Amino acid sequence: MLIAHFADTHLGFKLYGLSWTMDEILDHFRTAIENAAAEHVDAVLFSGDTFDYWKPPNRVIKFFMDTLKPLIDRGVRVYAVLGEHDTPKRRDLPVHELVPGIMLLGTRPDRFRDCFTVDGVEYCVAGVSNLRLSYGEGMRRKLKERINKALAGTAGRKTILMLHQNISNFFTFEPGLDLGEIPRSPIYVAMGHLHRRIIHRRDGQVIAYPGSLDILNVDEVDVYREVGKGFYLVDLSGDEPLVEKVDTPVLALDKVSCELKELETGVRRKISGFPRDRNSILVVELTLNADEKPKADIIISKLRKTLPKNLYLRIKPVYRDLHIDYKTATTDTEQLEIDVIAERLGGEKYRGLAEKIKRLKELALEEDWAAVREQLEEIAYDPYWEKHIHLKPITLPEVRVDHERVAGSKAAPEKTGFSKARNLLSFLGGEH
Ligand SMILES: [Mn+2]
Repeated sequence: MLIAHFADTHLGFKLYGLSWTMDEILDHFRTAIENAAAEHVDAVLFSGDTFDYWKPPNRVIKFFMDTLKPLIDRGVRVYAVLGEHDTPKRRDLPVHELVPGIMLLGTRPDRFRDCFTVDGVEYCVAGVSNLRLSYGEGMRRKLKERINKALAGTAGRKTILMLHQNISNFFTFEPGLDLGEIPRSPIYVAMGHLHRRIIHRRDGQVIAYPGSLDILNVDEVDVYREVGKGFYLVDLSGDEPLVEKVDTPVLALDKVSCELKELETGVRRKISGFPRDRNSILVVELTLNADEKPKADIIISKLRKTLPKNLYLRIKPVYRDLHIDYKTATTDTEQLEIDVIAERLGGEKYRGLAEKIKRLKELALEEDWAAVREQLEEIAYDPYWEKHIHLKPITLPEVRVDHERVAGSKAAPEKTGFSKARNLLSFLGGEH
C-alpha cells in the first residue's frame, strides 16, 4: 500500500496579505496532488491545518473539492484530522464536512478510525484531531485517551496514526507530546504541526512530519534550503515503512540581512538571482539605529522605484540601540496565560483564582458542561469578588410628588410614613 502524507498545507493563507501568494500556494498544492495521483497512491493523508482558517474563502473550498475529486472518483481514500487552524472556533462543523469523499477522523466518538484491505493485507488509519496542550494537563489526559480510543481494535493490522500536535523532543518551545507518549503499535505516525520535515525511526516504526507544503514564513527560508518542501510518499507494503521525500514548488521568497549603507547593493545582489518571470518577495533585515529611521525611509522609497514591478520588498528593521531583554520573557505559554490573568485581577496574590479561571476555559473547550458549572461555582465563591466588586444596596429613586400640580389634590401629601416604594407608586399615578 502506498500513501501520500501531507500536512500544514494552510490553503487560503496569504503571505504579507498578498493575494497572489494565496493563488500560488493553491497552485503548488494542485501540482503536489497531481504528483501523488501519478504515483497511484491508495490513500492521501492530510495531518491537519489543511486550511489556514476554519472558515476559508468559498473559492478555496471549491478549489479543494475540485482538486481532490479525480482521486476520490478513482477510489483513493482521503483522510484528514484537524489542526488548530482549521478547528471551528465556535460550535460549527469543520469545513471538511462539506467536501464529499473525505474521511475526517478524531472529531466525533464514532469516527476515530477506518480499516480496510489492500492486496489481502488489513490496514487501519486512526486519527485524533488537534487538542491544545497549552490548556493544561486535562487536555493532555484527554488527548492520550483519544489516541487509545482511536487505536483500540487495530491490533494485528498495519496501522497508521494521524496526529496534529507538537512533539516536544523536536521543538522545545511549546507544550507537546513526548516521544515516550506516542504509542508503539502504529507502524507509521503521520504527524502535522511542525513546519519542517522530520523523519524519526525507532524499532521499525516511523514518526514523520512532512512539514508545511510551501514556505509560509520568512523563518522557513533556511530550513527550506536545508531539506526542501513537499510531501511524503510512504510505502507500507514491507515490514518497515519506506519514506520518500517528494519536493514540490514553493513561493519565490528570500531574505537578506544588511546595514543601511549597504542596503542598495545588498538588495541588488540578492535579486540578481531571482526569477524575472514570476512574482517574488525579498525580506530585508535592516540593522540600524533608531534615529536613522527617517533617513532609511527616504533611501528605501528611492530604491523601491527602481525595482522590478513583480518584486515585493519588505523591510524588517532591527534597531541595534534598542535592547530588549528576552531573558525575562517566559516561553511557557501556560504560565504566561496565568500570569496575565493574575495581573488583570490585581497581582501575584490572585494566582490561585487565575488558575481557576484558566481551568474554566479548558473545561469549556472540552465541552464538559457539568464540570464548567462546577468550576463557575468555585470561581463565584472566591472571596475576591466581594472585595473587588462593591455592590451598593439597591435603592429606589427618591421622588418628591407635588400633589397639587400632579394630581390637582388640595391636601398636601403626608411627608412621613411614605415608603420610597409608595413615593414611586404615587409618582407613577398609582396609590395616594
Ligand atoms: Mn498547526
